[in-house]
Amino acid sequence: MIEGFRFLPEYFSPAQQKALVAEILSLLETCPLYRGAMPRTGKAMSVRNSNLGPLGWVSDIKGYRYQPTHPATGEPWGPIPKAMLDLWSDVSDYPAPPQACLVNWYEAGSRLGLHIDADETARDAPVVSVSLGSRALFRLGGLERSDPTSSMRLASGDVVVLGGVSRRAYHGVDRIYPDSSTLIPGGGRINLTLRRVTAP
Ligand code: MD3
Ligand code: FE
Repeated sequence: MIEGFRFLPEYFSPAQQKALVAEILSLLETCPLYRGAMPRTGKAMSVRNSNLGPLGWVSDIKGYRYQPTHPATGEPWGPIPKAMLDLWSDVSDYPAPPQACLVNWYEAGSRLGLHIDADETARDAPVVSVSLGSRALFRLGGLERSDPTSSMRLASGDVVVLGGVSRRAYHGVDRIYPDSSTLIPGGGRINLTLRRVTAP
């Protein structure tokens, strides 16, 4: 496996997962999910997003960027849940807190094409991911799009830490297994990613 990749299965207990989902659903009431668009083409994204924290990742026809306010409401993003800040302290050795918690919401047919995360200037900071709800088929490759990939299932409560070389690797989500969890109403999947955007 690529250097810097850590898989922490069942990091969160079922009770912790329930509490985290309840907190996210409550925060999404004032910080709603929206459907971003692909830069240049403006084609709708398959996954809906929101963010928590001082900065949030947004995608529209103009490009990808981090910004302090919600693109639809114009309001600041909500706070990053304490359980997520504690997770960052536990699994990252980075000397500053995360600035963004990207909320990705997948429905039964949602996909996320192979991509790299390159919109952060703090390139030395890891990305920390939490999966909640339905299982996903996750694909991780290498530094070039043409590099071989390997696939794994991410289940509710699993944490993935992308540090080192893996932080710059191509990755994506090929499919959701819709009836594989009852955690989220309607059988969806939430992926939370903690990111440091700027160097401290
Ligand atoms: C590997 N999210 O938000 S999480 C993303 O399941 C993203 O929603 C996927 O890719 C999801 O950008 C995958 C695991 C993950 C997150 C960030 C990474 C893997 C990564 C950054 C670099 C390399
Ligand atoms: Fe990504």
